[in-house]
Amino acid sequence: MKTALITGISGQDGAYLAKFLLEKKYKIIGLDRRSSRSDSWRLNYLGINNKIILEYSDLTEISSMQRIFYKYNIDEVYNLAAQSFVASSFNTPISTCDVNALGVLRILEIIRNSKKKIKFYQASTSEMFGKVLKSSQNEITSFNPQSPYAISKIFGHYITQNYRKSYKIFACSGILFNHESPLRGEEFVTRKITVGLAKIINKEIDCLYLGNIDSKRDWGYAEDYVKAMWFMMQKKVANDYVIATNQSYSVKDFINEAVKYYGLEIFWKGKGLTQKAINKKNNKIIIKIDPKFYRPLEVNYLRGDARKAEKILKWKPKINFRKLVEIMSKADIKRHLKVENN
Ligand code: NDP
Ligand code: GDR
Repeated sequence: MKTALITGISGQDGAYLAKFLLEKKYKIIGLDRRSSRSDSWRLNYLGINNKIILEYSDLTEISSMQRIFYKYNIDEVYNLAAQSFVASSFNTPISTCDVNALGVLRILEIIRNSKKKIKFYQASTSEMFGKVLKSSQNEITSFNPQSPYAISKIFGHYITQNYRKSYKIFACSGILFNHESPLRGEEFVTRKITVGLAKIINKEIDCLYLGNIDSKRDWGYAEDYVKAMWFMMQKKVANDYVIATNQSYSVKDFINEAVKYYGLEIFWKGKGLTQKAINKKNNKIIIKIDPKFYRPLEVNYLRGDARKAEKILKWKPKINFRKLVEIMSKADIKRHLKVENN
């Protein structure tokens, strides 16, 4: 039985990866940080809360992480913990870098000093490409970061490569493009939309306020993507891989696709900041732009080229954009109707 340590176990990817590795008969140690909210809702949602050993620690504190490595015979580390909300990184750049950049180095130092050969996975991101000059991005595309988050992740990415080359540690990075699911945090735009539309239908709110809806992303399904992490860790030689669907859609495309599942018909008026979505049935505005959701610097367009992963890992996404919107919308409609019935 292999033992995996997953940092960020309480997050979207941590929960799905834990479920996947449990199916592969791994023993799972989840690194969790104390919080005033008891936040195991994702593990509960997947029904795996009592199948995981939770250990309290923090990526900013090397000694408590060291204790976990001493206590368990860890084979594989999946470093998914991060301050992962790009918008927040403009408000908290220092703590973002402490966790997302130095946090990676702290774990790599523990592995470097360990007698045991421990494999390491780093959660890198398409945000590192930032303001792109090419129509699609792969493992050799240069980085042009636009946020403290992206810059912190570039440190994590390069230090992972550096430890791989310097100390022959099996250390790989997955450069994952946006991936979503019913377990996505509600502050991210896809979930904000699917939850927001459910609240509009339920008459909890009249209107949803968003930022730059012309922004385009390569959106995949989180459950597909965590499998790619594991595939990378099973290769003989560590390497870095882009994981993406190779398709790009705007936030507005996501809305246009989602409204169908809520029985809504909308039309758009205006441009840029004056754009609004109007309910055809009653002429009421249901989506408006609020400049407060714009970022000081934006990444306008991303589209991945995951041919390397397809060829070497034999990985391909199963869920496309339309199916993803359907899964997320249906899950939030179900959740909100449940609340109403209670
Ligand atoms: P989430 O925001 O859902 O989860 C992040 C996790 O990190 C949470 O469990 C959080 O704990 C934990 N965490 C934050 N700070 C610390 C800390 N100081 N010490 C220990 N744990 C901490 O992110 P996702 O699951 O979506 O993403 C997983 C990883 O993949 C992240 O590193 C993210 O940057 C990266 N990534 C994500 C992509 C995506 O589209 N989802 C795409 C590319 C990369 P808590 O619950 O207490 O906040
Ligand atoms: P992103 O995801 O920044 O790509 O980072 P997010 O869903 O936050 O934004 C995607 C795009 O939508 C635009 N947008 C809005 N975003 C939010 N959150 N709220 C809004 O109201 C809104 N309106 C428009 C954004 O400006 C942006 O262009 C995610 C995170 O998971 C990172 O951790 C990960 O590394 C990257 O994906 C790949």
